[in-house]
Amino acid sequence: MTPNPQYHYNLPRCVADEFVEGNFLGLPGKSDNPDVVVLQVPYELTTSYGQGTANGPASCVEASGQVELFDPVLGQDLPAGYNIYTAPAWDGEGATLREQLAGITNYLNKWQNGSTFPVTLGGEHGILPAIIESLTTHPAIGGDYSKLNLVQIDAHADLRQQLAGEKYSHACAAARAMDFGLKHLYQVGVRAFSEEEYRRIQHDDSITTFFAADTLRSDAQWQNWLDTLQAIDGPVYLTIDIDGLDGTIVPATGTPVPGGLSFWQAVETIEALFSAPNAQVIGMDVNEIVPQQGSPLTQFTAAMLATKGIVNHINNRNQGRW
Ligand SMILES: [Mn+2]
Repeated sequence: MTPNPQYHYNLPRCVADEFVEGNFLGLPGKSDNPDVVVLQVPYELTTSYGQGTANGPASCVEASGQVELFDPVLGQDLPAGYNIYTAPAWDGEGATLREQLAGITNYLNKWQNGSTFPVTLGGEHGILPAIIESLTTHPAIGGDYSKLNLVQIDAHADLRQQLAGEKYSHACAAARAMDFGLKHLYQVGVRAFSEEEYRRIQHDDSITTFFAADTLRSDAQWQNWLDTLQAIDGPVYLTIDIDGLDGTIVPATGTPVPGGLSFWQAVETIEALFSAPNAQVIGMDVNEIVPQQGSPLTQFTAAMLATKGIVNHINNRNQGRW
């Protein structure tokens, strides 16, 4: 990617130790059994409206150079004694959509070992089924997907059976994930969906959706969402479609939508999930990132949310959880 001077940072945030360009947060992690691995999947094949998700992961890594390493949850600077490694990006190879998805699964799978926390930056949301498939060997799953919960922040339900004849469209990401026989899907921020999706949400007992229209107009409904997260039992994967946040703070995503979550509601969601007493968050992604021109707000927001996930994972590790 050719750096655009309008959003290219010439001066990374001041850090005490060495700043490694091209690494998330500029941290000099090591590839040998890292505690956290940041993975980049610059995949774009089916995006229906906006363009540019293929450059999203790199722009997010670049923007992460401006994210503060200190977070009060940890009380100290990242990496806080942990090995946070930024892996080389997925190579994008594959002649067909199916081959590309298989390649993504293969790229992610080596990190699904239970001792490394993978944070994947996307790329369009169509990568979700490939991520779920890569979890098959994760020790917390043991190949039994009926144990796995999925939490999704998204403007869209992504529960279509197909879009324009393509069942691996990003508009079908959650439906394809549920095809693995997952235990439960929890959605929040949803405010753009079809009749087919709405009916499935109403009738499928394995899907719980908190619509943006309800949680943003009722404090009680928002608290209900947080309580629901706190009650999750077992392994859980977190997928954040950046368009779940309000379009004003992520204007460059593939499909920006008004009326979404605030930044702090996204952070509250992360904190409630990671602190759920009986849940183990085994990985997360932030996807549909598009490099915003002129202002880095979209990719910076994505970088901050990925950092919040890392911070909350490390906080759990510090407390002897997982
Ligand atoms: Mn989505």
